[in-house]
This record gives sequence, C-alpha cells and structure tokens, in this order.
Amino acid sequence: MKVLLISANRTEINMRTMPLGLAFVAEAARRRGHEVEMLDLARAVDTRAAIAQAITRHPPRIIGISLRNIDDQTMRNTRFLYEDDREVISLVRTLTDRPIVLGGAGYSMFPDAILRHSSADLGIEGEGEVAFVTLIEALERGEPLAGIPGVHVKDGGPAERRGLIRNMGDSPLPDPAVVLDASGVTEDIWVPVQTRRGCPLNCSYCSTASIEGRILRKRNVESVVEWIAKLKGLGVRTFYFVDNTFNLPRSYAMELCEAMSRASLDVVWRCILYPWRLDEELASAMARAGCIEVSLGSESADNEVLRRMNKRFRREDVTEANRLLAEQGIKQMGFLMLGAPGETHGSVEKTLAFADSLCLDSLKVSIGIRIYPGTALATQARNEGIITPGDTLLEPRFYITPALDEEWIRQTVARYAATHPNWITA
Ligand code: B12
Ligand code: SF4
Repeated sequence: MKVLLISANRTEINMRTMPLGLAFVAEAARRRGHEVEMLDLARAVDTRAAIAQAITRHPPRIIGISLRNIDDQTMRNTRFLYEDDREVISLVRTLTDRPIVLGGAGYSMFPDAILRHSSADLGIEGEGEVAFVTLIEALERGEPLAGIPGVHVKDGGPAERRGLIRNMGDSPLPDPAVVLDASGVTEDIWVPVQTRRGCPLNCSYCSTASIEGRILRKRNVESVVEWIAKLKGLGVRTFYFVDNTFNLPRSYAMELCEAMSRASLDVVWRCILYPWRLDEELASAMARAGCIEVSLGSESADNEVLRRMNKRFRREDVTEANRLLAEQGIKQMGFLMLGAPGETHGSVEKTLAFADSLCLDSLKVSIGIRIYPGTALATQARNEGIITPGDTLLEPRFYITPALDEEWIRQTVARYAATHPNWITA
C-alpha cells in the first residue's frame, strides 16, 4: 500500500529535532512491503506546496501525520503549537479524501480531544509500529478499523487498550540514511537516539506514561552502537539520547557507555539525566563515551516538594550528581519548576539559592507546571478548582499552588536571574 507519513513539527524551540518516531513507523511499514514516503515539514519552505507535491506525485492510500509538541510548556505568552498542526491536518484534508491517521507524542496525550476537533479520521495512541501496520493491512483487506488495540476511530467510542512492544531488544531501528534523507541535514543537528522506552518513575506531573507507557523496555546495546556507527559513516558526529532517564537503569547505562567506548566511535552526545544513583564510575564512563552535556532536571531543592512530585531523589543527590559531572567536565543545563504543590515562599528562595550554589552552565526556571491528563497533578488541580472537571487540557493549563502568587515568584526569580545571564525564565 502507498503510504505518506508527514511530520508536522516545524518549531525549532531549543533545537531542531528530527522525526525519529515517524521513521520507526516508516521502517515497520516498509518491512511489511508497503511503499512509504516521508515528509518532514521542518525542511519545507512552503508547507502547502510540499504537501500538495507529495500527495500528487505518489497518491497515497493513507496519510499518517505525526504531532510532537502541543505547546511550549511556558505559562506566560504560551505558544499553542498544536494550532499550526491542526492547520496542516486541514490542509491535507483539502487535498485528499484518503484516511488521515494521527500519531506521535502530542497526539498520544490527548487522543480523543484532538481527533474530535480535527479533520483527521483516526489516531494511534502510543507506539506506532505495530498498530499502524495492523491498521493499514486491515484497511487493505477492507476489514473494520475499530477494535485494533490503540486505534481511535472518530466518533467510534473508546479505543481498545493499546499494546506495547515487549521485546524491544532486537526490534528494528530505522534505516539511518532514510532518517537523514527525510530531514535533509547531517550537520548542526543533534541526531536523536532512542535506547529505551517507558518510564516507571511516575512523577506527579508527567505525561510520559501516556506516550511510552510505564514499563521500561531496552534495546540491545550492540544494535544501538551499530546504528550510531552507521550515522557516523554518513557524516553525523553529534547525538542526543532521547531516553527519559539516560542513567537508569544504571547497569544498562554502564553497558551502553562501555560498548560505545570500545567501538571508538569518536562522537559527542547529550542526554537527560535523573539526578539519582549517579556514581563516579558511571559519570566517568559517560565522559569517556563522548557525553559532553546533560539536562539535569532537579526541579526543586526542597525535599518536601520533591517528595510530593514523587521524585526518588533528594536535594543531596542533586549536589552529588552535579559534583560528579563537573569533575568529568560534562556541561550541565539545570531545570527548575516553581509553584508545585507544597511550594512556599521559603522553598522558592531555597531552590533558587541552591541552584546558585551548583556548578551549572545554564539553568531554565519554569514558573507554573503544565497540567497533563491522567496525572496526580491534574487531580490536585481539579480538587483545588484550578481546572474544571470537563477540561481536556489540550489548551494549555498550568498549575501554581494557590498558596503563592505568580507575580511574587516572577519577581523573586528576576532578582536572582539579574546576576545570572545564563538563567532563562519561562
Ligand atoms: C528528547 C526530548 C526532547 C529533546 C529533543 C532532542 C532531539 N535532538 O530530538 C529536547 C530536550 C531538545 C526537547 C525539546 C523540546 N521538547 Co521535548 N521531548 C523529548 C522526549 C523526552 C523524547 C522525544 C523523542 O525523541 N522520542 C523518541 C521517539 C522515537 O518517539 P515518538 O516521537 O514519540 O514516536 C513514537 C510514537 O509517538 C509513535 N508515533 C510518532 N509519530 C507517529 C506518527 C503516526 C502516524 C503514528 C501512527 C505513530 C507515531 O510511534 C513512534 C515509535 O513508537 C519527549 C517525551 C517523550 N517521552 O516522548 C519530550 C516532549 C516531546 N517534548 C516536549 C516539549 C514541550 C518540548 C519543547 C517545546 C520544550 C521547550 N519549551 O523547549 C522543545 C521543542 C523542541 C522541538 N524543536 O520540537 C513535550 C511535548 C508535549 C507538549 N506539551 O507539547 C514532550 C512530550 C515532553 C512532555 N512530557 O511534556 N525535547
Ligand atoms: S523521570 Fe522523567 S519521564 Fe519519568 S516520570 Fe519522571 S518526569 Fe516523567
């Protein structure tokens, strides 16, 4: 079957990304013999012309659209990025009457709300590889599409519970040449690498479970290293591990770093680190394997606030991780989240003073927390009257504890930020 897969994301906030998730779906469909074309709108100069060309050149039987960001997670002057994506969906609708199926991180957090209010026909919640292939093959055979696990059908009632790829070990990685070709870049881009899916940690505000599930699944380290080596052969030297917690589980992180070092890849990379259970041996293995920067989401320095966020780490763990990474010469971008349940004037001051004491290369301070469906934070916000019971949360809503005034937090942050040019307030 002829399939067109479109990545709708065009924002370059923070950095330009590549449609890795879509490439996984494309790979799965190609392996079943389907003819797949990928269109990354981030590289299109004229969105309409690019879509029209793709649709007329090889008229597809079905179009998949990947939605990544709904918004920029910034409480003040929020950018509601989904509005641009909805226009892309409408544009595709005007150009073809073939079924449109949505997927991606952005879609998976709000599957019903997005499907209801867009001109798409179907949506796939979570991992796309199995569900998308099952769906297009059911379409080919003229079978009903409702009832396929994870597939949402417009006005079709609740979807069957989605499945997860249990045996991630050897499940195929997308062809590196295809990934690069779709985005048209090899330089100045941090090519995403995914080694694990799922996060069991269940932080109170986090939406990851709706995207990747809570069960951690790992790829074989050798296949990841081989994939990076192939990309290196195609001219890529900079990588970004998109795993939620690079250092967890520790044994896997160690194995991966050691395999990368053994392969003498001579590449550099960044990752997201959970400031817990980091020790000297792992920090040093990361540096040897090419890690040059981590995102360190410490969020707060108040142990009670951290406990209420359901974080496993405590302030002391952050101090230790910061020291170990600095010793290895790994740059650190810190992240704070102010206004969480349990936050007080004292905890805000304490957190900012703590961040000031750390060895950080930059720091992003978010004021207010984006509320996602199905989270403990959403329940709390509903109980406190911050959101209404029927709110789908697709239009961004933010939590700040009623005990604090947003303006006071902003002024307090501004006081610290005035002497820290490397702090960004959002
Ligand atoms: C790593 C990461 C980053 C890195 C990216 C580095 C890089 N070089 O790629 C950095 C730190 C730079 C980053 C920045 C931002 N990020 Co970010 N990021 C992530 C993270 C952790 C992983 C994304 C990823 O690559 N996943 C791996 C791929 C393989 O998975 P996937 O795309 O989801 O694809 C699978 C499925 O979704 C599905 N699928 C995908 N497409 C399609 C299409 C079809 C048709 C189908 C059927 C299925 C399907 O199948 C795929 C394979 O199973 C996610 C959280 C998460 N766990 O998803 C947040 C996340 C995507 N980011 C988010 C946000 C908001 C941002 C920023 C806007 C933050 C900011 N203000 O700076 C920027 C925007 C960047 C940009 N230009 O787009 C939010 C989006 C939600 C929202 N509110 O909009 C997320 C979900 C985090 C969260 N929980 O809130 N991010
Ligand atoms: S560790 Fe990260 S991905 Fe996992 S639940 Fe917490 S915030 Fe979400």
